[in-house]
Amino acid sequence: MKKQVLALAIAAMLLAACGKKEEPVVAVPAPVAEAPAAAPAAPVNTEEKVLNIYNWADYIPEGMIAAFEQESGIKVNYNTFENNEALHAKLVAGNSGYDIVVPTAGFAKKQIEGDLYQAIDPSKIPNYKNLNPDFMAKIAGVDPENKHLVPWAWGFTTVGINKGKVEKALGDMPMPENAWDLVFDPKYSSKLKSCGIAYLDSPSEILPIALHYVGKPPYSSDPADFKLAGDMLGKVRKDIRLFSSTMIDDIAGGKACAFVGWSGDINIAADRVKENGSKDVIVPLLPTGGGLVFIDTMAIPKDAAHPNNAHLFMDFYLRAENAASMANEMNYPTGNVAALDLIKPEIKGNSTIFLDAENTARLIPTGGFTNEVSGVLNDTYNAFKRGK
Ligand code: N2P
Repeated sequence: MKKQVLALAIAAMLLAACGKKEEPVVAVPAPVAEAPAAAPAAPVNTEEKVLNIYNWADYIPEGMIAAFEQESGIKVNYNTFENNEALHAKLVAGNSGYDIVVPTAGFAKKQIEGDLYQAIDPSKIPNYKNLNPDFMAKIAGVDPENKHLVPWAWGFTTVGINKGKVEKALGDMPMPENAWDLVFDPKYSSKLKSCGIAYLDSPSEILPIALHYVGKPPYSSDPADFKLAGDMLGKVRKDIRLFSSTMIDDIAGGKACAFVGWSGDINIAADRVKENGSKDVIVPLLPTGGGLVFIDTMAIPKDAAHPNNAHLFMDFYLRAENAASMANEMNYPTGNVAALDLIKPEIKGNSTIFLDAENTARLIPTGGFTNEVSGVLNDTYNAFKRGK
């Protein structure tokens, strides 16, 4: 009898446990019609642990590559180039082997049009959010919708001087109002010849400024404008001591007293001269007559073998602390807003690194020559350089 009662009780419990419709014992979540899809598993990065980077010389803080390698386990091969022309030649030849290259945005325009780069995937770069939208809008002028270029740093090409030497060479002559007169007007260049004038060795650096100086559009496509700029350059050719691809060393080594160089590099040379205990004072001049703005950007060549690793590095570089160390150590401003609070006051307060509004407005904006004009551009530059 006892057994029967027990059996009945167990049967009742089982029924209850089976969940009689009227009174479920445990509240079961109601089925949701549009249940969110399970997050897709993060794609596995199957690339070999290698990343090949091609960047400008003197353009990365010490230790940054080692920090990335240590954190990611990816071995970085880091090589440098001197100007956009050298990078361009590598890219058009194909099979460059590089996964990240750093063209100037204006120069990259024709590389984008020539389909030399793959599209960036911002979803693989969480720190993309750190970028200043206004800055990105500027880049979009040459890279529609910011599809291919991720900013590295920016600056401007300007005139730098060894103050004491230039003042001595000019004698009674006061400094010109337009800094470019020093290197483009024979009245000044003939005096500075004695202590040395150096130009960056690159058509795409010199011609836009020369065109602007003679009152023509900096990225003109009219051969007559190039003729005018070429004639102007021809008149100062005899006063130019060197065309430099190693400007920091050349300035610090005293090879020139007036130079066409990059804002940050001139500041690096100034620091180096000071560290060496010299009394010489090197200064980049404010772009009173217009400086040539450059926004250098990371891009992934179409045939890159390690695009995932490239995205990983881009994300690493866009961390606030890394973007800030670029400005702090290399003297170039950044388009990374998250980094601004981490930039040292002496860098932020240096008016030749972070230009004020008035001088910013004087800069020749980002642009690029068309492919069609590259013949006349190179001919004009080479004729000038050869002194013909
Ligand atoms: C080189 C940095 C300047 C690059 N040190 C100019 N686009």
